[in-house]
Amino acid sequence: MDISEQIKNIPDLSSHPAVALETTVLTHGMPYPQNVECALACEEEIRRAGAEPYTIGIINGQIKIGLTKEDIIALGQNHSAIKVSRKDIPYCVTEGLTGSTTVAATMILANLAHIKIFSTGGIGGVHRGFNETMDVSADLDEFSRTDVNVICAGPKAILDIPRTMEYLETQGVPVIGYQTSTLPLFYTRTSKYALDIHASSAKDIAEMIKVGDALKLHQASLIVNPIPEKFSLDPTFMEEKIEEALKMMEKDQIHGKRVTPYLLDKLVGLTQGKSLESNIALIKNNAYVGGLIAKELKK
Ligand code: PSU
Ligand code: MN
Repeated sequence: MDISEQIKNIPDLSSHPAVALETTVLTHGMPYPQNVECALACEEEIRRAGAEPYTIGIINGQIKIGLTKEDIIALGQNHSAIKVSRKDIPYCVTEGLTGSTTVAATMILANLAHIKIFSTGGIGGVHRGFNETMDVSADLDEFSRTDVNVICAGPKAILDIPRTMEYLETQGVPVIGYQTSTLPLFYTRTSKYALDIHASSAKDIAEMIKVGDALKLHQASLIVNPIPEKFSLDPTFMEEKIEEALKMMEKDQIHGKRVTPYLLDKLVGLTQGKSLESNIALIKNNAYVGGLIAKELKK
């Protein structure tokens, strides 16, 4: 199907309480079968909150807003699926390839369907060693370009947190703490980084999004939702493992789009699966909160 035909077939979900879900975490962020279980559980969480899930990906060059259960199961076992960020979308579509979408690419495709809310686990950011590598995720620029609001558990501690926050500040992206006054750091609930903006309810977040829309800001806000207490990991323990993973990465000379998947994979091994268990818990929690916000937005 040519691209204009594909775009014509994209549904208009502007009147739905829709929540987008990404697929790079499915193919490059978690091992099978936990990845598939987690993806399906996230859809359930969104429904439980009273909203509608739409998992996004590209199957044989076809943009799909709302993968079926069968699509998710197949994609979760497809080791040749390519990681698709903003720059990779035209290539993936033109060559008829199967690709999983990152936060940036999922925002772009969700926007075509007028989906306003997108739940994920962790976002890309400014990497440690930026002064040498200039590695900044394309996710960060997408927030100022594309009007889809993203719920995550904060930037992962594999990143350079202060530089990631400065970058978002420069781009004018509101980072909204959901029931928290400090920045959650993915595996841990709190941090030393204070947030300027917080919200105590999904309703308050929906109101801020409505104000941004009325003012035609045409950009995302980033909602940071702390990991449930029970699954929060010790930051000193994680820091040790992250430093180990970074050393392995340097030795293996990993660059570009392989960096994030490499680190995520090494961390699962280095923490004996502990990081995976936490990862699943926080993603599901974000899906539920995303559902609550999507529902409020359509009231
Ligand atoms: N951070 C995580 N888990 C993930 C990712 C990031 O904790 O699965 C994925 C997301 O899909 C994100 C992408 O959009 O990695 C960022 O990749 P990069 O740093 O190459 O832009
Ligand atoms: Mn990068």
